[in-house]
Amino acid sequence: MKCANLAVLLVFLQSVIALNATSTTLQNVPFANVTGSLNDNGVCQCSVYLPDTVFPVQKVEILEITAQVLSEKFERELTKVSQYTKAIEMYEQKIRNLTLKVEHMESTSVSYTELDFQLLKLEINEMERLVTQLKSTLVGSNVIVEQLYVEIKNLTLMVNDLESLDKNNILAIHREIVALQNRLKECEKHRNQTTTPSYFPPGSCGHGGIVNISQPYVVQLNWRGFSFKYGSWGRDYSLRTPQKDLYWVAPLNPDGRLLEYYRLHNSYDDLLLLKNARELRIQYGEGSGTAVYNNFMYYNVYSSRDMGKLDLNTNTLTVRKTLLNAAYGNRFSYAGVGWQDMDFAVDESGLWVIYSTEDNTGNVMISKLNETTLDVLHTWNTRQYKPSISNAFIVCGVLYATRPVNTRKEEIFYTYDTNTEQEGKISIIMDKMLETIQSINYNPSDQILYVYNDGYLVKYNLIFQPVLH
Ligand SMILES: *[C@@H]1O[C@H](CO)[C@@H](O)[C@H](O)[C@H]1NC(C)=O
Ligand SMILES: *[C@@H]1O[C@H](CO)[C@@H](O)[C@H](O)[C@H]1NC(C)=O
Ligand SMILES: *[C@@H]1O[C@H](CO)[C@@H](O)[C@H](O)[C@H]1NC(C)=O
Ligand SMILES: *[C@@H]1O[C@H](CO)[C@@H](O)[C@H](O)[C@H]1NC(C)=O
Ligand SMILES: *[C@@H]1O[C@H](CO)[C@@H](O)[C@H](O)[C@H]1NC(C)=O
Ligand SMILES: CC(=O)N[C@H]1CO[C@H](CO)[C@@H](O)[C@@H]1O
Ligand SMILES: CC(=O)N[C@H]1CO[C@H](CO)[C@@H](O)[C@@H]1O
Repeated sequence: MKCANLAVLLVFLQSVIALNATSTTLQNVPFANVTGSLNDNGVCQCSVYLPDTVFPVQKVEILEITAQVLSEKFERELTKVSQYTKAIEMYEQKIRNLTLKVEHMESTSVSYTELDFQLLKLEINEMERLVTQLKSTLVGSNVIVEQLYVEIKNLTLMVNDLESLDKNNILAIHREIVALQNRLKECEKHRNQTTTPSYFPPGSCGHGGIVNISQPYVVQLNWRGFSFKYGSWGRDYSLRTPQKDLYWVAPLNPDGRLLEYYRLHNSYDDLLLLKNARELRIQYGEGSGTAVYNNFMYYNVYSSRDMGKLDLNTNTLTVRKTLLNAAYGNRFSYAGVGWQDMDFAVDESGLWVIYSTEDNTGNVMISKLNETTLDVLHTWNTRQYKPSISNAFIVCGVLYATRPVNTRKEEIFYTYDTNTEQEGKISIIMDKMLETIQSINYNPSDQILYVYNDGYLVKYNLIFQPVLH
């Protein structure tokens, strides 16, 4: 645009010069009228009579110089523009090539490796950098560059999307393997320096509570896929057969409310390989507060203050009981997680429910349940507001509550000991893969937390401290 203006100016100047040249030509006529004569020495003399109007020689010279300078400038700009155009054409070509690559990766589900993604990302970043530079050097707006910028941004989004859609979870697992290898090395290095943590046999409560937590271990994406961000999972716990392997996965429907389908696997390997699953349907549960204890699934019956007890052998509801005065229908759910007014928990001593009532002004209440009848055996009122915590679980009769620190860290910050009726403040940081922890289920036989993290099934080992005297 600037160049176009320049061109117009140039043309204008040229015409002005031409105009003034014409007028000079007209004024030139009197020059022809010269009278010549020979003097005494035979030298030829002639006098020229200039007309009254002074010829603007200097002005013309200045004009000519200005025109020259402008013309050079114009040429320079013109070359710049053609250079930019070439660069832009090259980038366009590159974008087309990259888009083809991405589309190819999208259409074929061949196992693309992490390297592909990293390379793609590098290339895209490089292009983004160049186009940003281009934008700043070109004064004023340029539609082509703007367009390029948008396309590159689009590409980045596409690649990120693709990466997160990776159904086989290869990337996450690969990273986990690398992380594990590194940790192994670290362990090896520090093996002789650190004291081994105290060992407490599974199911035992002879410890002084949680003192630390392991790094998260990503097991897999839930079987229904990335868009099933809400749900819960865990491993059945039974006092009689503590070594029994029964894994359950219960992603909620994408509305984050309806519990409809769940899967059972009879071994950890089957779970990992998504093999030999029993897929079953409930009509309906609500929220991701589900727990499994002794081959029964416990959940909040849809749109009610009722607790449901489902026989996993037959997929039938065997008990349905109202939890007196319990708030429901997303009244006092957890922070960042909807529809979890009722959160069932299992610990060494059996089944619990964590909820809230209007009378208790939304604070956390803990009730011990008779798992046969779902009768409330005892209730504890805490002074912790339920919607301000992100989740909770119970270990050895002690409730642990979490809250988010940022998108990658969660903190176990609050405890309520039902044995002593004391509340406490602690700070144990849990690293997390994604932003929101939808549910936490504790299994006493392996002392592991089973966490549903934005669609991913994640595990954490708990580390206990010796009893403090
Ligand atoms: C785009 O791909 C074509 C064919 O694969 C190749 O010839 C060309 O060099 C590539 N262009 C760029 C800018 O990478
Ligand atoms: C960016 O992506 C969206 C959706 O994928 C598409 O509708 C839009 O046309 C794209 N824009 C450009 C400039 O490629
Ligand atoms: C650790 O200690 C044992 C003996 O207690 C020793 O044999 C071993 O070499 C040590 N390992 C390292 C990595 O220092
Ligand atoms: C807690 O565990 C993490 C991860 O295993 C570790 O890095 C950290 O040092 C531990 N903290 C304490 C106080 O033991
Ligand atoms: C639970 O209820 C059943 C059936 O009424 C009863 O036999 C059992 O003793 C109760 N358990 C506890 C711990 O109260
Ligand atoms: C635009 C311009 O400079 N025009 C000049 C042409 O020449 C006459 C006199 O010869 C000037 O008066 C004009 O200014
Ligand atoms: C051709 C022409 O214009 N000739 C003129 C030259 O000047 C004398 C007087 O200075 C005129 O008389 C001529 O007509």
